[in-house]
Order: sequence, then structure tokens, then C-alpha cells
Amino acid sequence: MTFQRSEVRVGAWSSLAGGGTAELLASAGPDWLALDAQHGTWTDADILSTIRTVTDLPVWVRVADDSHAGIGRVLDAGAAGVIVPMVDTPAQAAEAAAACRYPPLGGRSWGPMHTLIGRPVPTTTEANAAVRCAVMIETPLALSNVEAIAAVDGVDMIFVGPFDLSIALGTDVDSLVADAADDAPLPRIVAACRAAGIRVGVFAGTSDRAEQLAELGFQDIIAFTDALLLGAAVRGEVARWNGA
Ligand code: 3PY
Ligand code: MG
Repeated sequence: MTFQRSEVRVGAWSSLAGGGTAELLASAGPDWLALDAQHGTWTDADILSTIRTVTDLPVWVRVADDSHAGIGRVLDAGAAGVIVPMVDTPAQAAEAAAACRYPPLGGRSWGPMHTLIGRPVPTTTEANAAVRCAVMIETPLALSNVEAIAAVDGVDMIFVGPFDLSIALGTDVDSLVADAADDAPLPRIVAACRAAGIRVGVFAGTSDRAEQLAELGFQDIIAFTDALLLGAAVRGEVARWNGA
């Protein structure tokens, strides 16, 4: 597979809530932004106020887990889509998709908080059509079910967590990413998504790793994060002053 920039949506990831870091990431012009409420410090209130100010690109939220309540709350805040961690089975994927949609497609409860801050009030049909649901493949069980998970109605994207997946497979992230054999885990996931006609995304964390993942066929790729960029920059500055 040859890297096609036009196919890749480069994403920025924010682990650090508040303080303007997400706005700073967004102002640099990535294709999309993700706020991490699983491992990052994002809370509902921060998510709502950031979505109010970042209006020129899609803002997704990685939720803490697959609970209907948590998924509903970030969609109420106006998230364009959710990334649901640790989804192992088609049944769990179907529940996540249902949490994203109002009846008759799902079980989402009405309470769109973002409309209180000036956004137009969508009909339930419009909201159901606009929302995006990504489920994360992060375990060997999820990998063994990937073709069935990708085929679930309402799952719009599979998003791979290569750190958790490599830990669970007993390898390391760089070996996982380097394995381009057709039956290797990451090519298998890409093939499953292409067969199902859905998008395939991944957390890379660095642009070097993102390029390798784009070569494997990944489309929605988190290439950098506020925490990793800031940490690397600060370590470089301190090393310079310490004569390293
Ligand atoms: C993983 O790689 O496991 C992730 O969840 C990335 O954030
Ligand atoms: Mg993970």
C-alpha cells in the first residue's frame, strides 16, 4: 500500500485539558482533534467549553469506557464523534453504536447541551446521521473478532490502540507497527475495515510512526499529542542548558 496524503486525515490528540492547549493544537490546522477523557485529564465541563471555541475542525472525544451515560454526555457537549476504548465483541460494538443514536436507531437520551450555547438544534434524524462512532481494537479477543466488529451497523470507524494491543499480544508497539505481513494484526484490521466499507484509524503519537501506519493503509491517524510534544520540547531545552 502506498502512502496517499489525500486519504489520510492527520489528527492532533489532547491529553491535557484546559489552559488553551487544545485550542493551540487546533489553530495549527490538523484535520481533526481528539480530546482524551480515558487517560487524559478531560472532564465534561472542559469538553463543552473547548467545543464551543474550536469550531473549524471536527472535535472527537475518546471516552473513558463504553457506558451509554459517558458516550451521551460528550455527544451532548457537541462532539463530532466518540472513540470507545476496549471494544472486544460485535455485541459491545453494537451497544456503543446504539449509545450514539436516538431511537429508533439506538437508545441515546435527549439533552443536547451544546444547543444551549448557540448551536442549532438538530432533529434526532439529523443528529443520528451526523454522529460518528469509532470503536477501539486493543486486545487479542477484539482482533479475533475484527471482521464481525467492522460489519456492525453504526460502527463508522475502527480505531486501533497499538500500545494496548502490543502489550496484550506480548510484543512492543514498534514491532507491531513494523509487521506488514498480510496476516499480521494491523494489516488484518485495515483489510477488515476496507471490506466493511468503514474508515480505519489509529493512534500513532509521533509523525514517524504515523507515516509507517499510513503505509499500512490507516486513514485517520493521530500523529502528535500535546503532552508528547511539550515533554520532548521541554526536555530538549533543559538538556541544552545542562550542556547535554
Ligand atoms: C493505545 O495505544 O492503547 C491507545 O489507547 C492510544 O491512546
Ligand atoms: Mg489504549
